[in-house]
Amino acid sequence: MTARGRLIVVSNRLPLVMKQQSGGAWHLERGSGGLVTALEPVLRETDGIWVGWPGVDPKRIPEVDDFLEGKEEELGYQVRGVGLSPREVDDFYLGFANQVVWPLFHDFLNQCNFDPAFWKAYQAVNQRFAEVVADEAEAGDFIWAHDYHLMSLGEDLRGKGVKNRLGFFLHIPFPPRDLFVKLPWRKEVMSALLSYDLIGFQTDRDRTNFVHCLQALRPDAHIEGSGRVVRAEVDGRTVRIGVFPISIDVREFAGPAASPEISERVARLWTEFPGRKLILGVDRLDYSKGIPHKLEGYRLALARYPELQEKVSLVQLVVPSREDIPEYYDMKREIERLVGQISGEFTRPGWVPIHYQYGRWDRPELIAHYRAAAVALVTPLKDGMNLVAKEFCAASLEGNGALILSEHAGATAQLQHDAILVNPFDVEGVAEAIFRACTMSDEERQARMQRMRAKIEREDIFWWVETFRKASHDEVDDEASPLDVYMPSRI
Ligand code: ADQ
Repeated sequence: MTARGRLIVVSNRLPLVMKQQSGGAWHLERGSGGLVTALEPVLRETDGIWVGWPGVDPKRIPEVDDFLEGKEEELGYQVRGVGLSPREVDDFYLGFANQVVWPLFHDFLNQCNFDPAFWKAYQAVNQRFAEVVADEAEAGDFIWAHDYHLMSLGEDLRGKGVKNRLGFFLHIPFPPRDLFVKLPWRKEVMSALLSYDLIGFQTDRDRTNFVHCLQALRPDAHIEGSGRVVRAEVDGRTVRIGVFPISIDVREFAGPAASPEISERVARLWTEFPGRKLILGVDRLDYSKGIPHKLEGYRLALARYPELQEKVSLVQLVVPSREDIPEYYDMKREIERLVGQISGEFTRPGWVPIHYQYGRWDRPELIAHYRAAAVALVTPLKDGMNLVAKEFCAASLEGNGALILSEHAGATAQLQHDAILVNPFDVEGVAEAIFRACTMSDEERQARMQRMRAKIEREDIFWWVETFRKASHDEVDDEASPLDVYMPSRI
């Protein structure tokens, strides 16, 4: 155990998922991604624990805990599973998390389904997570809960007498006050969040929204300080509220991008698009990602700037997600309709304006596309951070990729000076940005990309973990870690 105590990470999903093989046998697969890569060393170093849902109903596979235990040696830290029944998956995960909090926090009020049964399930599941965590927690442990599935966990832990330091990080945006107060359980959610000692947001925008909500719902709260972490004095306690833009493990992208295997794939991609600039879009199927708006922008760019025709091709990957929710299925059909229209309108012998794929690429394929692309088109209507933007920069080894970035993505705060910013609702603005990105001089692209890469290398996922942990000990140095703030007056 280190001086800082053990780390207990709590997230909806474990970094391990139970999968069934074609013969019916179950096995555990390890998750990947920057968050796992960054947290695992700290878990190992502090003899920590990761608590989460292994993605299966324990009634279906009663031996799930044995599977998890069997992985601990390989992982180098402990894992504890929290079982969810199919009903809980429906009401807590697909219900409250993804039909209440997700749409509300991304400004899609009309997609919200404020079903009281969803809220009940959310409370019950958070209680269950709290039972598992409370059983494990020892004095000195730092408990770090992740994301919108677990906003009530802190309060539930306090209810069980847990006195440890509690941190919470919200990976998605926090909504403006006028939206948050539409939530029927606004007081309960706010009060639950205030049970944490440290609440972290992706951007200053989110933290400001949260503070406005806090001031509206708890006028007795007293806010002090400025900079990356401020303090709220409420109910005789201090709650720290900070800004911690999440990032990636740059080496996970830059390293493989330079490998012979990926260089070969990149060369192949370039020969498939001879004399053309490859514009890349990679988005999870979600209304927050603004895929139809992006396609409209691309269509307008081709119509308004005919010199782009036959000189560019858009490769748009849509990664399947939450297909059990009917709106997601409708959105897929809308995207496919637009792709069909663009193809019908512009395709010529020897040139296809848009290559649409619905599915997943393996990591090498994703990195090869990032490196090969001349332009990345990252235009979410609202996004907590958007890691695709950062991954593109990390893998852009030639250093001449241009990033078109939505001003409503959290990543804009850090990349605002060098990305080409757009308001994704402004289709004409997106068309103009595409033209600008495709015609920008090589020197300008290089200079912009170099600065973006330097920023991402400085503030990578390891910096993020360390800054959050330091803040939980009130050790953040504002001068060493200045806060990036984005003002819409920039575009
Ligand atoms: P997401 O909404 O999932 O995350 P994003 O940040 O873009 O959005 O992350 C997507 C991740 O999926 C990227 O790491 C990307 O590499 C990966 N991915 C994309 N295509 C893939 C493919 N074909 N195969 C495998 N992986 C693929 C939420 C919030 C974001 C926030 C993150 C992290 O909505 O705003 O940035 O959490 O906090």
